[in-house]
Amino acid sequence: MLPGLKGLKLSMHFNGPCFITDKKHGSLSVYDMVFNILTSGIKFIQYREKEKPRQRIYEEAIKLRRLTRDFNAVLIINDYADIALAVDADGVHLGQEDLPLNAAREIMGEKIIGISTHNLEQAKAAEAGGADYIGFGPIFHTTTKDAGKPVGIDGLSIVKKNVNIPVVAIGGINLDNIEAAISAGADAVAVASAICRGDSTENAERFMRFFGRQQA
Ligand code: TZP
Ligand code: MG
Repeated sequence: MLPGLKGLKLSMHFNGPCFITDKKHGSLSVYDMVFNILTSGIKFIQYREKEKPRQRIYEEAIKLRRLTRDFNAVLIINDYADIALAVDADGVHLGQEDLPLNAAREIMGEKIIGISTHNLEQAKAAEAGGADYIGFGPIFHTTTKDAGKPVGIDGLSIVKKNVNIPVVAIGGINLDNIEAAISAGADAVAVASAICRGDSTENAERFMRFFGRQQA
């Protein structure tokens, strides 16, 4: 269920993969990478940067905000509610060890808050705490981060049956296994390496073609 205006915005932008930036893949700057991804039609960008100083992250986020606006795309900032607010991003994505959801809601107001979850208990807590969506995973093995044991398609199905906010499947999603994640009920998928690695534009277009087929 996707209630309200924010829900409408999310469901519109979930009509394709949620792209998560990862500097480990590819030689492009994050700006150029995101530009390429947006030209493919992807409308949901999560800027995730784990290594740069925060001032640099802020400066890049400002540029990504302008760029995503030009493409009418959602911009979510990973980890940093303050930077999300400072650049007027659409929201923030927080992990289990980041700013607690209730504190984030205090400062984010009506903006989107997504929470990373790895089991049913965390998923239910995020819903009860007022998250707008949850990321759930890793569904499959991922090399992008040390994300722990995969929860698998079965884990995803269980969460989908027990929470009503949108569930974004994450972790090791590629064009060979995306169908399984969607069939298990994922409202969206978040993808880093399967888009970043190699020709990112071509990869992004392939994902968009998958979603085009879904609608047909
Ligand atoms: N959280 C759980 S898995 C993951 C994050 C940020 C990485 C997803 O990247 P990939 O490359 O699509 O597996
Ligand atoms: Mg985090």
